[in-house]
Amino acid sequence: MTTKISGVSQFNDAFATQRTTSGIGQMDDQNDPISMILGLKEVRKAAHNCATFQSGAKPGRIVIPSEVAIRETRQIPFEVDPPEHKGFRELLNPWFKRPQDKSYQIKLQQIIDITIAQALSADSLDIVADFALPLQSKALTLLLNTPMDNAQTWIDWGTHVFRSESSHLDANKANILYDYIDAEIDKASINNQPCEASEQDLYTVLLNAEVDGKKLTKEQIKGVMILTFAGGRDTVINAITNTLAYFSENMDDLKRIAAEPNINNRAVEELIRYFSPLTQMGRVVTEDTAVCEHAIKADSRISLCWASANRDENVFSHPNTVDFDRKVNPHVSFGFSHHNCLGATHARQILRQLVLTLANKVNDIDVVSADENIEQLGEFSRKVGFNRLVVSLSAK
Ligand code: EMZ
Repeated sequence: MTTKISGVSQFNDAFATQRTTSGIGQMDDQNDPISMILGLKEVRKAAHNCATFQSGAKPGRIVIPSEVAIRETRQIPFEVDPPEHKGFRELLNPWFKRPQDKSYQIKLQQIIDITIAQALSADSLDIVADFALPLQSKALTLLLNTPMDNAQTWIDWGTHVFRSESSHLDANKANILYDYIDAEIDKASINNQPCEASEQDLYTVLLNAEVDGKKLTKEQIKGVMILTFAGGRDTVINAITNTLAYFSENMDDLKRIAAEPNINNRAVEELIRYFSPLTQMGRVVTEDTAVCEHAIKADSRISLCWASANRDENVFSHPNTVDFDRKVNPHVSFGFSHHNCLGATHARQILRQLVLTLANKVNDIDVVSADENIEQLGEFSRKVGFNRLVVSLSAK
């Protein structure tokens, strides 16, 4: 007998009480406490103020949980502050905007079509391991412009490159990624011959690039590549899985997208606001300061809590409802200001094409079993996605 699982589409706001009372939450991470900024206006203000709230501290420290113990390479441009940040961003922006090209979208559509066809042909499947992870990894070959068969290696790494089932910070796992990237950079530098722009991969582009008149060092190239592999992995997997979970209990919304495809982009933005696939991002405070009348000491950490800001009742009416008709949606799921997500164009394109294709091809999504991924952040418990979401899909 199967029991009907319910509630998988619910993502509660873990921060409401604290946001509306003090505006600040507290958590500890590896004995390095964090003051979490919870309101949208304050989050944006702090994100903008990169002199007081810096990203370029010790590599790994702005990530929560901190990766200081397992990473020495600085991720670029994510862990670089202005003014150095600017040149890297200018170099990378055009490359990371390629998902706007029709030719990119055609290739992405083939990946999405195959992924959905395989899901429809299975009796049931785990959306995390057998749908979202392969889709994310195959789509990443487009972002890197590398051969599609690379994806299998990346799929074998699992959903997070720094975390495993047994450990929040897994040094052995991290080393697999570092060694892989080192070897790929070496290979690209040996094969580095002039070729058509459309044939270049990201390694080659970086090997030949200059920022502020200087070639990038191998360590800098590695920093960009680690970010590209790690940054858009669990976040994209969460966004895809949560989208399937949402429609499993809101089929009428998917049917509406099939009937009114022009609402699709707005629907995707609203889902991304509601899920907030990345809960928060840290900054290191450079001088004694105060946020929401709360004193914060130099060299301590704050976080910009995107998930809380996205439910701020001062900005979003009925913040806990998914509303595809929401007209103004200044969500911060992709961050805000200088460090807004470099991979956002790619992530959005995956979700837009995925949702539209689900709307056209899928009749129903039944959840067979679910294991929610709950983050424990001090006093807050937040559902960010699923460890496993087994569903059965039926075709239209
Ligand atoms: C870092 C981070 C970037 C970090 C936007 O987020 O994503 C995390 O998943 C990684 O562990 O290293 O890349």
